[in-house]
Amino acid sequence: MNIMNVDYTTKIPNNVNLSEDRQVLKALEGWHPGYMDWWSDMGPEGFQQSLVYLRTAYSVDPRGWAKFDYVKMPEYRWGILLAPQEENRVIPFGEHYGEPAWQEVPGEHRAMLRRLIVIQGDTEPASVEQQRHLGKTAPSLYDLRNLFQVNVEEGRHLWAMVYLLQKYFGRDGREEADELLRRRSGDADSPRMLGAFNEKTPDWLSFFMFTYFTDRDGKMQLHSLAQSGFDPLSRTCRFMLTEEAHHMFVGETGISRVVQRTCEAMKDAGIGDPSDIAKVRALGVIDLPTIQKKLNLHYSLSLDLFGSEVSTNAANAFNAGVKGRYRETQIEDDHRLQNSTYPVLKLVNGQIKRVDEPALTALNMRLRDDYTQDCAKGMLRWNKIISTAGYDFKLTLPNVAFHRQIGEFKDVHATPEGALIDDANWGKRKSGWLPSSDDGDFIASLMTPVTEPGGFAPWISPPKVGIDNKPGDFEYVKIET
Ligand code: BYC
Repeated sequence: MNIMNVDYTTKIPNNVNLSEDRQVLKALEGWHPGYMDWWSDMGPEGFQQSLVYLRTAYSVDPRGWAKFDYVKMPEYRWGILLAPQEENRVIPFGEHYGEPAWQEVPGEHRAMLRRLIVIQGDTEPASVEQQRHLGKTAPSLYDLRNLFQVNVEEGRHLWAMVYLLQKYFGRDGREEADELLRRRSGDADSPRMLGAFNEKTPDWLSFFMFTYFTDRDGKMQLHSLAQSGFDPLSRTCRFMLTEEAHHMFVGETGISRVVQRTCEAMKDAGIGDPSDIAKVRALGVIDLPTIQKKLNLHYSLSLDLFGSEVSTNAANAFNAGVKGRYRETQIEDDHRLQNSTYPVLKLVNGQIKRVDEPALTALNMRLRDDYTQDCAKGMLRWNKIISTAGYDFKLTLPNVAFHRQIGEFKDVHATPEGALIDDANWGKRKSGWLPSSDDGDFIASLMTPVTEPGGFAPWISPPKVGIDNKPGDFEYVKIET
């Protein structure tokens, strides 16, 4: 079997030779009906009989791996795809640095590996649950299709983690796989594991922010897990990253298009001050200060996903060779970090200060720093659109101490600029920094669906190019079938 190509003859498409791995194939087939029930209960609401122009992976060759066609979502071929095995791959960091990568789970790291795989797996269906209502208010068929593409691929990422659990973790792996279908985003009794995945995604601006900021946490975490000494996890994450790029593209271009439309509308109406919220809103577009508030919310929720700045969990996972750093193999150091330090932002005597901490325990902070740098690229693009339109307004990332629920700053309040303030002050000012219910109501009032091919809601610009180079009036979703 050619590892590059995906075998579609088994019920579960795969490039891991499942047809000769009967036990795992049986376990996956046994899990399949529960997954389909979950998809029908918690996947996109409506549109299950619509034909959607989706890409499906037929190969894991980065030069050409997807083909596009119309498919009804429940008939999407969710499969198990691993990047090809690298010959003689060694563990690139930690105590086992330089030893051959593991093809089986090492007994002493079993619990830690399972925990990370379960957490990763848990986020995938969670995001689908969070986005399930959005189809009803899509601003175009193009956007509707992108939402569904993201949703089916997050579903596939769940399959990817379930494969690892079922193949490598025996009975407790199978139990964890079942639990992944049982928890629900936002459920009081059985919530998803990480904070941001229990929040609502109430409107399309939130969806774009989520795919920009929260999927980007996914990117950083997947990069770190792609370094893992446990080779099947590394290979799984490497291929997931190929798909993930499109999700962040949806976020980045989505926000660009909202900003673009707002600027055009302000210009056409002769509005000089982008902070004149009432005037801008009267044009039926989302004002820039409200976009900034949504950005503040989603960025700060996503920062929480990196865990505490100083973490023994992170140090243990690194030492064990289980979870590495972003682009570990390109970093020039000893890859063991026994004697080095890393500057960590901490609260010292009521002030935010940089303090050197052992680099091993500071790994979450380091990854978060890499993430912040990656996030900043979007600001440059969006601010270019604003300045080109002639407006003096800049979207910015808030300070990392702002609106935090995990880590060093969880017990204090800070302004987006990073000044610490007391509870009363926070209470008075927070609606200027985070979306208020009025902001939510206004955005919700714009969310009326547009379903004719080539049409776009008036609060968002059309994209520059179509998916798979399709023309502007392409019918990405055939709603009536
Ligand atoms: N919410 O030492 P600590 C994605 C818990 S997104 C709730 O501070 P650690 C995607 C933590 O579990 C990427 N609990 O942190 C994006 C621990 O609990 P226990 C998902 C939290 O462990 C969009 C305790 O606090 N993948 O793929 O070093 C769409 C102390 O933990 C949170 C991963 O995250 C939180 N935010 O790091 C679809 C990779 N943060 O064990 C998909 C796997 C921490 O003491 N996960 N806690 O009960 C990890 O690498 C780590 O578990 C974390 C936390 C980075 C999440």
